[in-house]
Amino acid sequence: MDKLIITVAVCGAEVTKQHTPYIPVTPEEIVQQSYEAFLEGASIVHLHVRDENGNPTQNAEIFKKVVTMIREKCRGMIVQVSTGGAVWMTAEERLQSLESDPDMATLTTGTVNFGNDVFMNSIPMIERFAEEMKKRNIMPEFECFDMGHITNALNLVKKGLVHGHLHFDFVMGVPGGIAANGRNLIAMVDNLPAGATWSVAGIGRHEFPMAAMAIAMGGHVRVGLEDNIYVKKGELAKSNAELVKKVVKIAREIGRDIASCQEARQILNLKE
Ligand code: KMH
Ligand code: ZN
Repeated sequence: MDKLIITVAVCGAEVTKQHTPYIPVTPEEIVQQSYEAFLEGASIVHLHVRDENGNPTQNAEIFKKVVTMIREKCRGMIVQVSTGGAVWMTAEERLQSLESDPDMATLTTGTVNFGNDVFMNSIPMIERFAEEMKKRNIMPEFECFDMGHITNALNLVKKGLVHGHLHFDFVMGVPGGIAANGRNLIAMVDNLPAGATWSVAGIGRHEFPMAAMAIAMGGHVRVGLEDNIYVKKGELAKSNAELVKKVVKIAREIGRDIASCQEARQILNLKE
């Protein structure tokens, strides 16, 4: 079994200081929490950024600033920017994060209900995002919020819009998306082509149960305040690092080693 790649999703677009005072929103806070998570064993940082009011933005300059700071402070960490942004953003707005020259970027391969909102990803949009990533030599991570999103991702490969190693992230437990449970996880994994790698991002209270399943099954794990703000029932996590630390503990208890950044790059076939 490969060593475990841990992705930390540090702030996302939805969680505010009203939800938890520990959510990082300034570039300095985002970088500091990424660094602490890196020290605990996270090898990928999944990045969103916020404007000066703490609101989500895909502003290229803010992304460039944060990516540069993370590269300086967290040697070798894989930087993955979001092209998901927030539900109200246009495709053009969402694509701006790619200007920060990341190692990876998320590519959500289908539309999904997102609570009371709709996270829009039409087929033409998905293809445009894939083309843009290909042009810039940025590796996509397919974000699959539902089963059909796997089919849509594989269609990009068939059309020649994506090539090389394929890496999927199953986002499970979003209200409106696929439910977070073992049966659904097995079905999703069963739909992947040979050689593909995958991780799970369990939303809310599903974060750690889904992480434990992924660890045991040979998948990889995403945790972070973007997905879940509690370290256990009723207790807010005081940082992203605390969530990463808990995953590392679960992995160690069942004998799965943690991938360094360099090892994660090898598993994903990403350049150093
Ligand atoms: N904020 C969500 C609407 C991604 O980062 O690619 C989309 C999201 C997925 O977070
Ligand atoms: Zn995200």
